[in-house]
Amino acid sequence: MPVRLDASSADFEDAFRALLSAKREDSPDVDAVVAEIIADVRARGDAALIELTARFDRLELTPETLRFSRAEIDELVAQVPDDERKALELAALRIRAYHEKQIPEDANWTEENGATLGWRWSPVSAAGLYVPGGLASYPSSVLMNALPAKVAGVERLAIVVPTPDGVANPAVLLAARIAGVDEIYRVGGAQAVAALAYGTETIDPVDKITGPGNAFVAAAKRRVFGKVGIDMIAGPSEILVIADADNDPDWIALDMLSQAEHDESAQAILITNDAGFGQAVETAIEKRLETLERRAIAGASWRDYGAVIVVPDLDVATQLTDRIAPEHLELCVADPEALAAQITHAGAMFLGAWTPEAIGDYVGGPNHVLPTARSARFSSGLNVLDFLKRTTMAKMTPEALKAIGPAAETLAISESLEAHGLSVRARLDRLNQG
Ligand code: HSO
Ligand code: ZN
Repeated sequence: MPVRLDASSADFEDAFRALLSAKREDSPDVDAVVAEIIADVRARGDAALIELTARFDRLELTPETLRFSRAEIDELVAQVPDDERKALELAALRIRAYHEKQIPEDANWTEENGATLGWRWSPVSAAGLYVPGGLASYPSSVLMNALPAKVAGVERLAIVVPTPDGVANPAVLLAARIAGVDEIYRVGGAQAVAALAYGTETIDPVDKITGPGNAFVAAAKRRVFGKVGIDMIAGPSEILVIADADNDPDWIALDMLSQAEHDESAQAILITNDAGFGQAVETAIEKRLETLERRAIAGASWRDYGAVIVVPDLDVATQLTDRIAPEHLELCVADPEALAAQITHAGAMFLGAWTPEAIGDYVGGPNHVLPTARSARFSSGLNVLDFLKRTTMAKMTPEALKAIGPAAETLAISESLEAHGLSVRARLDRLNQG
């Protein structure tokens, strides 16, 4: 049964803390296996990749067939129904436009003493995108990962996607094509992450790896971090809905189920200031769970991790929300902007009853790769900055060096770094001679 909490009851704080600390992910310890796989790919390159793909995906590859050919992509892409193609194109248009607004400005200014300071943004040269196979092989996620990289100006984008038994998802390939990516390899798992990080004879290494994956992929990303950049380790999906009684309980039920259906470990929470409405949403969820295609997954998520929290007023709701720091936050209240202004920690906010979270998953424009497991306290969803880095710039003039150089020399001497100090002193002496 989902947890029912009443913020006015005496034992609320303990129960709420228990909800916050509930461990949802049982991440199997696969690190030792992953370490071996990475070492193998580093040592043997394509040969290891081919052998592991045969073992895990039952697919015999050669160095020539590791990568999808243009003709193969053409053939698969042609299988996608027209309405799906159009929907993906609309999504791409909107996601691209949204992310273009994130492009940051370079900065450059000159101080009175003549020193010029600033910074300049530049994209990583190459990014690798992991796309899962099987149940969670989402074309929308291809767009969400590839488009920010493209907007950032990343020159080379490579996709790895496992194709168990050789079966590829045509919509994933279409999404890649729409995003402008044609370097796609039929490999997955830790071996694919290792190939992207270290390179093989066929796959050139990249600088940054993004995209979701199973426990093996997550462990591999952790391990290659430092050699390359990674985005984040995404956990199971979450949604928190704050709703007053002026809502259709069935709409709210569906919004909550939309994330519950992702994963048995997903979490859907309702906070409401009306106990009767909370009950109505619960009833609506139960009813929907009778027929929903993914009722086994959504039902398990709701039963094990679902919660309804009744609060005396919406101010309490905002405080609790900041403590939960949900991945997705829906504000189905009369004045969602006012409520949003009181909340800091959420990956993505959806304001008002006409904004189901699913809009954000597909076509809203904002990214759907978002911080989970309360990491919205300190991190953001995937964005253009994830594919950029900032180089700082400084230029001194003789006057500027005269003004601030002596302090540098003093600090160098105090840190016993003689050459540091002398590099400044040599210049200052020249200036004093002249
Ligand atoms: N809600 C998921 C992303 C997704 N939904 C993909 C549908 N497809 C994680 O935020
Ligand atoms: Zn979703």
